[in-house]
Amino acid sequence: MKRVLVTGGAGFIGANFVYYWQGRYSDDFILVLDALTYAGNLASLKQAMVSPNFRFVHGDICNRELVEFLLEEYRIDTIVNFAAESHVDRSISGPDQFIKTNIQGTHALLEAARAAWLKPGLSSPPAHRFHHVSTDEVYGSLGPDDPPFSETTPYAPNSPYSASKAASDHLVRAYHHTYGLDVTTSNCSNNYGPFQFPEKLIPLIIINILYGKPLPIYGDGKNIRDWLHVEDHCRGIDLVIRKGAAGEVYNIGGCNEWTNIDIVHLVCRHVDQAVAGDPKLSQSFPDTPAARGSTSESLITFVSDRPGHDRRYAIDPEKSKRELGYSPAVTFEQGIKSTVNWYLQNQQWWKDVLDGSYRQWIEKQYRDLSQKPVKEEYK
Ligand code: NAD
Ligand code: TDX
Repeated sequence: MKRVLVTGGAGFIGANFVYYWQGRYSDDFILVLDALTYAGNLASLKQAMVSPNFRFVHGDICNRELVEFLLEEYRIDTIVNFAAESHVDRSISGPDQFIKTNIQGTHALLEAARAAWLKPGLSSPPAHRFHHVSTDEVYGSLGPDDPPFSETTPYAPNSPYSASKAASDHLVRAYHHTYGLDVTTSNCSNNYGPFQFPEKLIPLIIINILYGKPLPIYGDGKNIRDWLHVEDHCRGIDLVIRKGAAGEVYNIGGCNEWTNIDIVHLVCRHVDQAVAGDPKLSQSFPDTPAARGSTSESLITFVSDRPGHDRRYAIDPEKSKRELGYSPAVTFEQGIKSTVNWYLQNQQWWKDVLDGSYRQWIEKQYRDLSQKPVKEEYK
């Protein structure tokens, strides 16, 4: 039985990971630590909270004392670090918070883990694992004929976001090398699926289509990403935590390269089909093109390119396949369809995110949670 600290668990991948883990290891204890930035949403954890083996703490990974306290108080043996500033465009307009959370925050977590798990004088440390979730963006950009990124591809981050993630990866590596902390790192490609904040390409396109708003395509739309369903990512992380060797890095990818423009066409088709098959959607979203006898592709608008926009990412997951038995299971056709359906069926989730009223809900949930006593069995 594990006692897992999930940082950033109210974000997109973190929340999916909590559900994944609860679904497979229901006896394990999960503690989510999340600062509830604009990207964190307690509503995403609503169903997870009903488990007696779940606890939420509102706090910052940069707060080393808090993390150290939580590791001791809840006898945590596994940390999975998702907490980060994650949006490349925001890192271009305001890099400071990326340096703070992604670099200093990871460092604070590592220091807290070292203090809790590698106490001086112990003949052998307690079994522990610090898993760090990173990105393929640390490897830079590929040319059209380059082989995909492997774990030995030299780091060449191009945005403040990827540079901050690269720095955090190096710190994680150093804490293994220098102090013997049991760490693993996974670098993965673009995720998609439920609970993704609608600033990222796929949910942004779905929602703009529904409101009949322009679909902004940066540059020529020919940039390539290797899309991975979030459930496959969670399974990959699980395999790394359980089977990965200490100090090792594993790449997790979808073997699924698409240009942005092709993805947008695909999403347009799925949303239009859904609207055509459901009169209630046409009533709720009268400006969506399919409700007016047009197609969503008419909304595609080419806009200025993202500064320093990486051209192509692709992951070679061979090592994860060979050593851990990992391979992606969700086909893109299934994954996109189910993701579009999720956004159509969970309109309140993203409407709340967009109009900001979910903040009030969060405040209330947080007050309710804080009033709950810490039960003995959680400890
Ligand atoms: P996200 O932006 O949706 O969620 C980040 C979460 O971290 C939010 O809940 C936020 O409140 C929390 N957070 C931010 N700063 C914090 C702090 N200082 N202390 C505590 N919590 C804090 O991000 P995501 O897309 O779920 O990504 C999760 C991780 O996976 C990140 O480390 C990201 O770099 C990595 N990653 C993401 C993708 C992707 O496609 N989304 C791909 C590869 C790697
Ligand atoms: O409006 C848009 N128009 C557009 O053309 C947006 C938001 C994006 N794009 C392009 C930029 C990228 O080439 O689509 C591609 C995907 O963009 P994002 O969803 O912003 O993802 P990306 O920049 O590729 O980074 C994502 O994958 C790697 C995550 O945000 C990172 O956290 C992760 O590390």
